[in-house]
Amino acid sequence: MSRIERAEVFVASPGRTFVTLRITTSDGVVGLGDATLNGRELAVASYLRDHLVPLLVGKDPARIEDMWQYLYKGAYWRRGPVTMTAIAAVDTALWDIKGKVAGLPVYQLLGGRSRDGVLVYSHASGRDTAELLDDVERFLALGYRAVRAQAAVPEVGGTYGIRKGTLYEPAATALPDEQPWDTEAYLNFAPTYLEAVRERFGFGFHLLHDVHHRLTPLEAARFGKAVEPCRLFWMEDPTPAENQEAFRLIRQHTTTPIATGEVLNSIWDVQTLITEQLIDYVRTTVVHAGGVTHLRRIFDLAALYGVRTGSHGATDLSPVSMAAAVHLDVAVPNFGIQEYMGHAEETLEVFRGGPTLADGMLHPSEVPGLGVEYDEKAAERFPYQARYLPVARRLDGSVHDW
Ligand code: CS2
Ligand code: MG
Repeated sequence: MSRIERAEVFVASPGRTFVTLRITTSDGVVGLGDATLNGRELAVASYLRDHLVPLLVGKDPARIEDMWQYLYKGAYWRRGPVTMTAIAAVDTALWDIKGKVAGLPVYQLLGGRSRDGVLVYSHASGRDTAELLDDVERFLALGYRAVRAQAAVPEVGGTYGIRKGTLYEPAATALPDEQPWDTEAYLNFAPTYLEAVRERFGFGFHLLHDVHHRLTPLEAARFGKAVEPCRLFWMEDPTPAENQEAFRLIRQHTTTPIATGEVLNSIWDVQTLITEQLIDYVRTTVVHAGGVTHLRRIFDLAALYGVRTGSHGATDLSPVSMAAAVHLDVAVPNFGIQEYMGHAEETLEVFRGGPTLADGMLHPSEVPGLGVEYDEKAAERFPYQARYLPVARRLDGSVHDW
């Protein structure tokens, strides 16, 4: 019988930091898992190296479900982003191995295709409305059928979601950047640029917006109502995601669809949101929510309640995560949309292969497993660099949700 012979953890910063797990079996089959937790990368690297790798060696790589239960229940300490990201990396690597052993792309192991391609949205942004409009135009010209729109609030200066170079990268400084936040200014301004986008480009594409956990339930209800004429595909993370009950109030006041979950890690974190149908899209991901095995479980619960998927896909999700996401997206019946920001050139020098983009849709790779390779030699050219996500402060100096 095949055994896990080796498990190695790589930390490198090709364009940005990624933590990657590579499992090798006694038959020489190699599987990859993403273990990147933006701004807290080394905690997951240590969890894997110091606590999970010693448990993996000698185990049967074919028993994916059993491994998940063993690592989850065996930790005693439940959930949380560090634990769930580490378990995700092992789980994803084992699915990659199973695909290679079977000679099939992972989506075939998940039941095969439910659709021909995976609808994605990308990120348009600007320092003001004019710049945002030009950016939306650029994405539509590239063939995207869904675009997220964010513009910096003029009087306040900075905000989340605004691209500086070619790719949006919020974790950009050696210590956390402190950014100002003013809720009233945002509430006054954001609906105006979303309206401007619809006015200029019409309704023939999906328009999305990320609130990034900044509002109270009542403010979010007010915002949702204000943007109803824009017919958003969704408003994302209207309030801090950990209070599931908060979404009841938002839900009662607006028909703007709601998405949340990128910072949540388990089925229990989204249980109320899904079973009470408080959201329309669940944004949990392969990498932060326990791997393909656990995300599939979340998606199946969501399907029972008419909630669709809309997984996080920012640049801090490595090409391994994106590949796994697209295999799931193409297979599950209740797929909604997939975020896709793309990756820096340096990232793609290290991670080779993966899904392909055509006409605003992603298509999974057809090679056995996930279809991504890790070039260890290339990664050595990009040593680890510590980078933190920013912190938001209100105008009175107190800390706000970033
Ligand atoms: C954002 C992310 O993509 C999104 O919806 O919320 O850019 C998020 O800020 C980063 O992934 C944080 O690591
Ligand atoms: Mg978001």
